[in-house]
Amino acid sequence: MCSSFEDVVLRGSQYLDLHGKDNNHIKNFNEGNKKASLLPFPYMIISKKYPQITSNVDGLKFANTSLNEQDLIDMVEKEGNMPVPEAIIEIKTISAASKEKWNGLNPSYPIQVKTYCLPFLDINPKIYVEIYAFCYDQASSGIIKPFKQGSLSPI
Ligand SMILES: [Mn+2]
Repeated sequence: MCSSFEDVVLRGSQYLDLHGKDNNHIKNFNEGNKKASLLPFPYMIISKKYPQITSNVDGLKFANTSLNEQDLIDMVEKEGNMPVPEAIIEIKTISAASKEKWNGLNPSYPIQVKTYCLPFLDINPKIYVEIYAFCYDQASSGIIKPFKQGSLSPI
């Protein structure tokens, strides 16, 4: 689950274009230019194929920018319907020293997050991961990682 600060980063990241420059979310936020809905998902998902693998993600990405956190909860709890996410969101907060050391994000992050994709393959075979990082030098950036099916062996 998200720490409360990760939650702030998750909200802000809805305005960050991962193909753009660091911190482009500030301009996009001011212009009301939301890129996607990145919503907290307070449930654990279990893979049908590999029941030993569960996902507890920082957030899920939906292309529909008007979808909010309560809509998602209502869909799950009232309608018993799991909306299909486009991507899994992982939020990281990193130190300036770590950012410098790895020239960006620690390469172990995408590997760690790949296992979270497995349970979502049941509902979206094209699921991928977006990692959003807030560095304590005040810069926000991120990366997109496709998930290749079959690239992970079950634990
Ligand atoms: Mn996280």
